[in-house]
Amino acid sequence: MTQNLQQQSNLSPDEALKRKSRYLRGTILESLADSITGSATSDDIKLLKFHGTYQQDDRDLRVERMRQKLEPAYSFMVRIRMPGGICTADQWLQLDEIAQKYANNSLRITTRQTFQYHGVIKRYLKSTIAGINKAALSTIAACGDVNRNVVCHNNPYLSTCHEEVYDWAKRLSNRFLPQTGAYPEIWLDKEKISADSSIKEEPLYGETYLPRKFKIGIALPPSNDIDVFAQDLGLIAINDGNHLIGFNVSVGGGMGMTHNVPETYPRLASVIGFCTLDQIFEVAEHIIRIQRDFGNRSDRQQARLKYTIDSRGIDWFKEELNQRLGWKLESPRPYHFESNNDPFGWVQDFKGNWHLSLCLLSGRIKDTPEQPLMTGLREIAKIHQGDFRLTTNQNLTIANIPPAEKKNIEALVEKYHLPMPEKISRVRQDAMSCVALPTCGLAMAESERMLPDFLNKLEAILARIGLQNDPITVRVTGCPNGCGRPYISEIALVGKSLGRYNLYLGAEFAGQRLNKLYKESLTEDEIIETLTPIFKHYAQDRNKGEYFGNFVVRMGYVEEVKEGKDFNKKDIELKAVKTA
Ligand code: SRM
Ligand code: SF4
Repeated sequence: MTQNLQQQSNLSPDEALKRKSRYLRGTILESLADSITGSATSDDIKLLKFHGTYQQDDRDLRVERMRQKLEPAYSFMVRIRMPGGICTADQWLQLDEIAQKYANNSLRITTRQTFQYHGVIKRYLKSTIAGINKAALSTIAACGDVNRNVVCHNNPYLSTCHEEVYDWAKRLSNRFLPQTGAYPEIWLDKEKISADSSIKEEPLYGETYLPRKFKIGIALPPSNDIDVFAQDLGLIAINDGNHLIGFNVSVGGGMGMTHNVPETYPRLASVIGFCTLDQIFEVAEHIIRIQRDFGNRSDRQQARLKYTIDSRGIDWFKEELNQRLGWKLESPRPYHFESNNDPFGWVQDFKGNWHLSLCLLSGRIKDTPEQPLMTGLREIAKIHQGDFRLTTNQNLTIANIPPAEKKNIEALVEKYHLPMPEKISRVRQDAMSCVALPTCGLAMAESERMLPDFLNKLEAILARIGLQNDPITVRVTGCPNGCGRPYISEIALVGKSLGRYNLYLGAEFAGQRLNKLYKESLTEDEIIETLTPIFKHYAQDRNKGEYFGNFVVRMGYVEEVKEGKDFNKKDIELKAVKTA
């Protein structure tokens, strides 16, 4: 492996941990067996991520438990790897049962079209992960410094191209899976393969895996539902009208940044060329290898592919890729994106089957007195002959419903008050939020829990101004890590501290331009006050068909951000003046 020598002298502690972990075994078995505490050791907590689980604690209870001199209320978030976001009705029932038995009676659809469980205590962690595997799914590589869940456009049945895109998502996901025997040993009681680090368990990743997480997504124009430019490796499917013929390849997308650290920024992926279907494995593998060999292993804040590319230049990256391939990517083929949102409601495909897309706010599936969503979907799964599809906007399609089954599904949708689009405002349909409090250890502010009320206020204003039917994308996150892809939303609230958010405006409607910081540290009410006159201005002076994000840039509310490095331009200039 041609490791980047310059960085080897100053490796981050995570690199040493990975190396000594014997391919992710660490002392996880011992941590699981320790019944004195609900926690794993700090090293095992990090290694567990590669196995698809994060240790968390209930932040609502932190202070009280500290007062009572109790350890924090530890539990685990468990994330499933489900490329392309499809599960069968039978798998749904099994996953639902796990939620009731071992987690907090809820399933959470993520922004990478899979499920997460929350609140799994250590004693149930193995049963949860084993149960997921019993349902023919897995959690390996759902998290960690490897290629993660491969996402793709959500409607596989609407044409043959959709089916093909899903097939590629699965194949790419399988191709880049970690090979360690640690996972089956720890969770599935499989016989130990080897604890001897001289045996190559990871031909692609090696002992230290990747410097950081790596994400692949496939978009099928004109839909950019997966936000292809937020992926480390984005593939834009190109077809000849009937079938896929290849992909435009984009590299170096990512959202994460840290407040007041201008060297960190979101970046949209750069389109570097086109390759045919038979070339895609080779291209993807070399891109992963370049990141493995050149990614920053001393500073995790600078370790994503976006920084590897920006620190050396996109031309260097292309040259390195061409050299490794021994041939050049073709020029990118034309493509056109229209939006990064989901369509909702009923649609019939070319085979005659029906699909129903429901809008689930923040992807949270649980029963409430007003809406027994979890029960309703369970009842549907019991009779459904097709499958379920999760979207990267945290929504759900009950897919592939044979015509004769449609009226039975409709009856259950009605009975359990499932969220049909006609009952949901346009701004709510397109809104998204990350999990944040009380489980996320990095949250600085509420997100999922504040979204419904915030949308109530927003809906009232939009209706008063007459914009209630206009598509305006709003995304909220509890911190700047960007799990809800806020920086490609026309309006974004990014948590700064409890009850306060930075307000970003001006992304392009289909996720093709970053937004820009407009005002800092606002309360929810201040945000509504700030937005109201801008909405009024938009309602009066927009051009025909002009999206809100484009309007605020044209009117100079925010500057246009042309590339990631410009995102913090003012902060960087200020910092330079201060240090001069
Ligand atoms: Fe994320 C960390 C939740 C999609 C960027 N993300 C976290 C953790 C695990 C917090 C932690 O490290 O302790 C959050 C767990 C919260 C909880 O209680 O469940 C978390 N991320 C999520 C999910 C569940 C948000 C959601 O509401 O759906 C999404 C799970 C996706 C999945 O199924 O794999 C999720 N995270 C994303 C995305 C969006 C995407 O991939 O399309 C991003 C931005 C894209 C990107 O990667 O740049 C994202 N998450 C991050 C980052 C910042 C990474 C960076 O490069 O700076 C962190 C923090 C970190 O890695 O250090 C993070
Ligand atoms: Fe947690 Fe921040 Fe991600 Fe929200 S954006 S889930 S607060 S890490």
